[in-house]
Amino acid sequence: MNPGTPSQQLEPLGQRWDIFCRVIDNYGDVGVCWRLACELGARGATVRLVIDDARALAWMAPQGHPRVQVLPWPDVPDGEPAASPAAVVIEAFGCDPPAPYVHAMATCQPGAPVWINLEYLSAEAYVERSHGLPSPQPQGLTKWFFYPGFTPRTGGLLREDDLPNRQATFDRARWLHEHGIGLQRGERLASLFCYPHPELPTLLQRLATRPTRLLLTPGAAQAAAEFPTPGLQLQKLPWLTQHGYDELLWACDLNFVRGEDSLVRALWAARPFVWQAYPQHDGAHHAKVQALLDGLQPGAGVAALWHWWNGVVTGPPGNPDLPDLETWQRGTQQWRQRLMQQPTLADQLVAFVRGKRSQPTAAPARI
Ligand code: TRH
Repeated sequence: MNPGTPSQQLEPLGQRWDIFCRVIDNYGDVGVCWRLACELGARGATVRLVIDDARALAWMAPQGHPRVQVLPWPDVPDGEPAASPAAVVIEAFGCDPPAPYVHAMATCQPGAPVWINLEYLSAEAYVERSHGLPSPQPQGLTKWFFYPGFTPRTGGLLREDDLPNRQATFDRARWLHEHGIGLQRGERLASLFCYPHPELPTLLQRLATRPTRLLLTPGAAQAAAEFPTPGLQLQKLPWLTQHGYDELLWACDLNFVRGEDSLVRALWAARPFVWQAYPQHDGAHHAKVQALLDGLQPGAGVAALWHWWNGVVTGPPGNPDLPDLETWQRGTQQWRQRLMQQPTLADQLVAFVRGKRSQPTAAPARI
């Protein structure tokens, strides 16, 4: 498939795909699975999202999707959906579909479904090495590793076909009005979505070097309200829908994002942003941050800010000023342009699954 081929031109999938998701922590698991489900639905699939905690969908996607059904994680061994596996089974982040379902996959006639393990997003080198590898399973099944990523040898990034149009027609003034945000002349607008952070007061001081209004997403970011900082206007936001969160990113001059899905949204938004990787006690997230910086190659000032916000370097930041936003913005637009050349994750996944259909393993795939 050519890069950028609109999904509408794909032959409609017309099959059922099941996505299994266990929510470990936060909102990335459900956020990614919901986006993927919608993208597959947009390509003609009928999708069942089987999830153990769907509560966040109430604010993330209250509108639902006509081709996506959300089901509770099956706790009845022989109940739905175990009884009837789909043509394609996606296990998100190694969550292990229930044993009765896997057993039903192995005994499917005329052949087993294509079984995909959708992995976490990372720019690290192992992603290109591991993308598309098979993992033989008991009962003659094969599970295929599918890695999202930033380079052509990975599974790509989730992106809706209508995103450029939504973005191009976005009316910032109207959005500000609708959200009751009265910006002063010359005031900078920033957003904050973060994990609990010991350096939050220092960040606020750095932002306050110029008049700034900081919009706080629910959760850890709203701790900022406990540190009134001269020069900084703080405004709490409610949870927005996924579309609404995109609009927040587009409206702001600078965004602080966290986790995987918001990182991708910040890349598409192409506004200056700082990414906070999910912090791990062993510091494994430092390698993730560095790998992404190596790929994106922003200037030294931006890299230093990312390092500091991710605890790669500790102690007081050398330069209290933020990097120049205009230069930074040009850089983010180049990243976006480059990443837009790649086929989307959903298109790549569809092509990958079709390839597996024509290369049957022990149990031939049936889609
Ligand atoms: O919530 P997260 O921190 O999730 C993380 C990551 O998935 C990480 O990889 C994982 O290891 C960790 O959890 C346990 O960040 P993420 O991935 O950006 O997911 C947030 C989702 O919430 C995303 O889909 C955007 C959405 N969102 C909204 O829809 N509205 C909002 O107002 C906000 C702030 C976010």
